[in-house]
Amino acid sequence: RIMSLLPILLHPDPRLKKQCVPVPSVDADTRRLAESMIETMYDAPGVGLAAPQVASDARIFVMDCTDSETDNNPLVLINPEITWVSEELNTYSEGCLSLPDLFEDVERPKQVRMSFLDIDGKHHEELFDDLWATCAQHELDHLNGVLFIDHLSRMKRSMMTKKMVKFKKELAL
Ligand code: GNR
Ligand code: NI
Repeated sequence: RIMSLLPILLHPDPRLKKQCVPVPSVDADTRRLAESMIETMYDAPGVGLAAPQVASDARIFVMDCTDSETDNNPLVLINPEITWVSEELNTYSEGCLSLPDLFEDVERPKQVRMSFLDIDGKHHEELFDDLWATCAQHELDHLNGVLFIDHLSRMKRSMMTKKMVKFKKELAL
C-alpha cells in the first residue's frame, strides 16, 4: 500500500483559523485522507491530528492515545459533535504539532461524549476520558479554527505566536 506523509502546517497560518466543512459522504477520497492522516500522526509522532493541520478543510480528525508503540489503535472521527461534557475539569500540559515544542496547561472537561461517523460511514457515540477527552477536544477545536493557545492569556498567546514566527523564519532561511 502506498502511504503518503502530509506536510503539517505551522502556526501562524490562516488555514488553521478556518471553520471546517462537514463531510457530505464518507467516500474513497475521505478514506484516503484519513489513512494519510493516521500515517502522518504516527510519523510526527502525535496523539492526534486534525484535517486543517494538513491543509484540508474537512471535519475529520484522527487520534490514538494508546501508550504502547506497538499496539496501535487509531480512531477516525468524521463530523464529530460533543453531546455531553462532565462538570469535572482536568488540566493537561498541551502541545500541538502546529506549534512544535511549545507546551502550556489547558483546563477542559475531564470527560466528553462525542458522536461521529467512522471510516465506513457508521454512526458512533463514545465516551472519552482523561487524555482521550483532552485530545478529542483539542482536535475538535482545530475543526473550528481554534488552537490550544486560544485558551491561554493574550500575553502567553502572543509570546508563543512570536516564537513560532521566529521559528518559521529560521526554517525558511
Ligand atoms: O501530539 C499531541 N499531543 C497532545 C498533548 C496534549 C494535549 C493535546 C495533544 S494533541 C497533539 C497533536 C496535535 O497537535 N493535534 O492537533
Ligand atoms: Ni493540535
